[in-house]
Amino acid sequence: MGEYIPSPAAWVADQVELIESSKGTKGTTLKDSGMPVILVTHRGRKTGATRKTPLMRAVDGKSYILVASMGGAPKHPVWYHNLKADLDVEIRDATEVFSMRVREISDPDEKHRLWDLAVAAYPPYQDYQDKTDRIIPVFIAEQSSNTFE
Ligand code: F42
Repeated sequence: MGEYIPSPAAWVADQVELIESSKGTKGTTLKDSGMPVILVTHRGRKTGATRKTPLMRAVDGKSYILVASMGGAPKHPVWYHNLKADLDVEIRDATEVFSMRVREISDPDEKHRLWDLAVAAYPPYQDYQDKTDRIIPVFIAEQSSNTFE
């Protein structure tokens, strides 16, 4: 992947920096709430640059549920489009790092099941869906290999 370009949102870039510099021993919760956060490293679809996006930690067994909520904003986050263009990601979950492949969920039953798991892990996702007209996309990230640090 290309050179890392940090998020223009300072609070996001700062959280990424804390997680990466501590190898996942710090910064892996959402400010104030204490709820767990994972870090998704992926490729920018236009620049080819390495992009790093913190998301809430929601799991289905060994797979991760990635919810493109962006706080219920009217448009999908840019990372959604990056993942559609390149399915290979790296996921840091605290001190563990996994190579994974993502798949957007289109089957209604599967979406429903994974959405319920995601909302159980992070209840505000439901508020975000309720306040936006778009259907919030969900990916599942499944493991292709893993390394432990
Ligand atoms: N966002 C979520 O959607 N879901 C979550 O569960 C979530 C949890 C979370 C927890 C902690 C935290 O710190 C942040 C959290 N966020 C969560 C916010 C998330 O990390 C993202 O910041 C947010 O979803 C917005 O994603 P975004 O990809 O739209 O980011 C914007 C701000 C951004 O970085 N824009 C870049 C820019 O320079 O404007 C573009 C980066 C990019 O990928 N560019 C592409 C490229 O090629 O490099 C071009 C892509 C194109 O099509 O233009």
